[in-house]
Amino acid sequence: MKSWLLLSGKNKVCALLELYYFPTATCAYKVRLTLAEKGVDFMHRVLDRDAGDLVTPAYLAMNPNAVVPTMVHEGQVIIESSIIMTYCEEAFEGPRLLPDDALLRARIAAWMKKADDLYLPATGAVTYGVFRRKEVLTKTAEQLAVYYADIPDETRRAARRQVVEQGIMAPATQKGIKTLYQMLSDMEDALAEQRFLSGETYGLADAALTPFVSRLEELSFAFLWEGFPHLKDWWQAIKARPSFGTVFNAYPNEARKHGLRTSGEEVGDIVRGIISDIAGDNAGH
Ligand SMILES: N[C@@H](CCC(=O)N[C@@H](CS)C(=O)NCC(=O)O)C(=O)O
Repeated sequence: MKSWLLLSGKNKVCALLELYYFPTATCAYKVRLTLAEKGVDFMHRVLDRDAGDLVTPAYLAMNPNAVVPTMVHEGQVIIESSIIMTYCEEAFEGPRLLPDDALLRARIAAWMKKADDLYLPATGAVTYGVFRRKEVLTKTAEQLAVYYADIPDETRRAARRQVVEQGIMAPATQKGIKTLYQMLSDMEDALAEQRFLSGETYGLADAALTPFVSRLEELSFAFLWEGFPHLKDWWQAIKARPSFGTVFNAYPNEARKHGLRTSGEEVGDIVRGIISDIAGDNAGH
């Protein structure tokens, strides 16, 4: 990629903001939403995951986990989406996305931690277990071996193999659906008390959670929040913000959209079955 030239040698390129991502990456959506909300322009370093752009020596030197996003600001590399989001808030002008109130900040940090620890792996398992596996399974045995070998973390590699091989029946996929349903339920509780997840105004917690709800909608799983009125209002408000269109309509891909929707529809009844136990416990909503 041409952009590697900018990183080589000791002369850092100043006043330059670059974001490395692939267009459908959930964790990159979080950062892109943050930048859009703050009105910060950046250079889009769009990677082709399937062509191996995440495992080149140059990319691994920046992000040894072989994942996106990676930000480079004035030659300094920053990884981990939540850390990047907080950095953007602190480093750039624009609307404030973190309040002054210490308790509210702690609540926002808690949402962001859950996004990293729980919702991202859950969304990955569900996306792969329902949709992406179909693409992965078109690979030859040799290509598949390389594909798995390229996932550096052993736990992540094993989880990926399970959801690709077993689809919606994989324990990890089903656990992912339950985790995301619990996320929706927790969001409903929070949004019954305040307009946004970040308080009375939009902030980092809202940007952090938006991509997970969006993915569920893309998979035609919006029925999961049928009983959550506050979440429904929040979701309408989020989709009406200019940042949403800027980020989610940047790379139109009708084939993928169709694939996500129809793959989700195929397993809709199974998904309803998976959440029926916990949905009963949340019947108060
Ligand atoms: N904790 C990391 C997770 C990054 C991550 O898992 N990124 C995914 C996309 S959302 C990725 O690049 N996956 C590589 C792949 O699918 O091969 C972060 O928040 O930045």
